[in-house]
Amino acid sequence: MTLGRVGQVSDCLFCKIVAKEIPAEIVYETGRTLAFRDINPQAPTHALVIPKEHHADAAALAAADDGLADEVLKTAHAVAVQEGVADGGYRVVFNTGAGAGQTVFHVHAHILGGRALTWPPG
Ligand code: D5M
Repeated sequence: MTLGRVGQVSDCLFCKIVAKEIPAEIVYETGRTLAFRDINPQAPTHALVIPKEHHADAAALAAADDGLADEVLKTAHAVAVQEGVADGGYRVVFNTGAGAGQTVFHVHAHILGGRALTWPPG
């Protein structure tokens, strides 16, 4: 991987969204996090919350141990409230590793809501 701006990776799709090199429908932003609509929504509300700083997956984010994981979760809840799905129930999903379906290796929380969500997930 190639390091670009501090905390970013030049060949990472979501780093490019952070850098505004690729467009996204941004729904929420804090100093260290960004939320935007998923390009392939699986529910009426489907947003992704990412740290602006590059971490490959949830394990790497947790290991960063500097409050960033907290900020991602707080942003996830703020998005759910803003989108009007907090009261009805919503799901926060971190696919972690290719075996779990992770395809973009910049950690992201899926925020899913606005429909009945079955358990277990597929
Ligand atoms: O989820 C990766 C998610 O990223 C998947 O639901 C599609 C979404 N995606 C991919 N490219 C884009 C762009 N350009 N904008 C918005 N959303 C995007 P995973 O958990 O890694 O399978």
